[in-house]
Amino acid sequence: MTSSNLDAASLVSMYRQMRLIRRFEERTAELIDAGEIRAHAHLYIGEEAVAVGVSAALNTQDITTSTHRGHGHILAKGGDPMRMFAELMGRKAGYNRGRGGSMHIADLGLGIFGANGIVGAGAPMACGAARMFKNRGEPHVAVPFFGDGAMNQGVLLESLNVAAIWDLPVVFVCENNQYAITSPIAEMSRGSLAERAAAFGLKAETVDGMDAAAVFEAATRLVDRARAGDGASFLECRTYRFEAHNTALRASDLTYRTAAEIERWRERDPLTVLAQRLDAEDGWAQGDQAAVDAEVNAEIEDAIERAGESPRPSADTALDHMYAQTYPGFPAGVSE
Ligand SMILES: Cc1ncc(C[n+]2csc(CCOP(=O)(O)OP(=O)(O)O)c2C)c(N)n1
Ligand SMILES: [Mg+2]
Repeated sequence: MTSSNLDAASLVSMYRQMRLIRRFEERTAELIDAGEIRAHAHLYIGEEAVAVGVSAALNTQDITTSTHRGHGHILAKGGDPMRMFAELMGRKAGYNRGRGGSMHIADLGLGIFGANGIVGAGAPMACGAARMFKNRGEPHVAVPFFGDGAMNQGVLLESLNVAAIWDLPVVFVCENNQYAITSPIAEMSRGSLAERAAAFGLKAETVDGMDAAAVFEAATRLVDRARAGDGASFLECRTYRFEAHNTALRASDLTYRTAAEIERWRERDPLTVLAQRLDAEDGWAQGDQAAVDAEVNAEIEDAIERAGESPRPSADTALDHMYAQTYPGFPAGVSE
């Protein structure tokens, strides 16, 4: 038995999802260095427990919006690693046919309303989706992920307000990794982020964002509440990115934070925290962790191989797909 509401199988499944994200990101960095991905990426390494803990509380009809650091959110909600690698590698099999890259990946069928390079911009999108759920009387929930830096974006504060006054089924998930690029939170925000959300009239909680089980339990409470019609809430997840802001800034990572600080947080690596919980509670048998890791590594290598087999779009199609031919609000066949 485990000490939480989660059974061992669910904990193992969350471990597997976190391992998948970790491996996806490690290989992404390697493919960038090898020139197979000709762009930079914002890696999510260290923050996996947030995406996985929250997404485990959601189903396909619930929607998420994401950020510039979006790979973890997309994979946690069921995104296809092959189509993600293909997108990063500029291949036709990619989510955006290889034309969008890391910050434009979306999968509407899975309720993934997309990564987003505009800081804070996912929050009003989530409020719009939530308004639709409410108008239709559907029991679904919208979850925008965003960082501590986004908490000073006007549009995010407007979203907190509109979600509060309309009692929208939104769970705002703030990934407080303590930095916005190189700016430490102490220089950018005063007071507590959760208290700021509470002042808008939202139910607000803070959770250890390195512990996937704790994130899952908090998210479940808030999602259930939203589903039941009890309105919007805010979950601040205390976390840390182990890597530089993005792969282009790796060389300057230690100019604004110390190696010792990174090391302290690495001791609470979310994969280790969950593995230790499974060890302590006899949640898995000897060798299970190594077996899951090997399975995930094979899945990722297979995804990379299949992505690499897909061709690059030809140059003479560069202007294709620039404009929508039909507006989704119009009946089929009507273009405006
Ligand atoms: C509207 C807008 N302003 C500024 C930027 C530049 N920018 C990209 S990431 C980032 C920092 C975001 O910090 P945070 O929200 O804490 O997310 P983190 O990178 O820590 O995950 C900024 C300012 C942007 N992309 N969009
Ligand atoms: Mg941040």
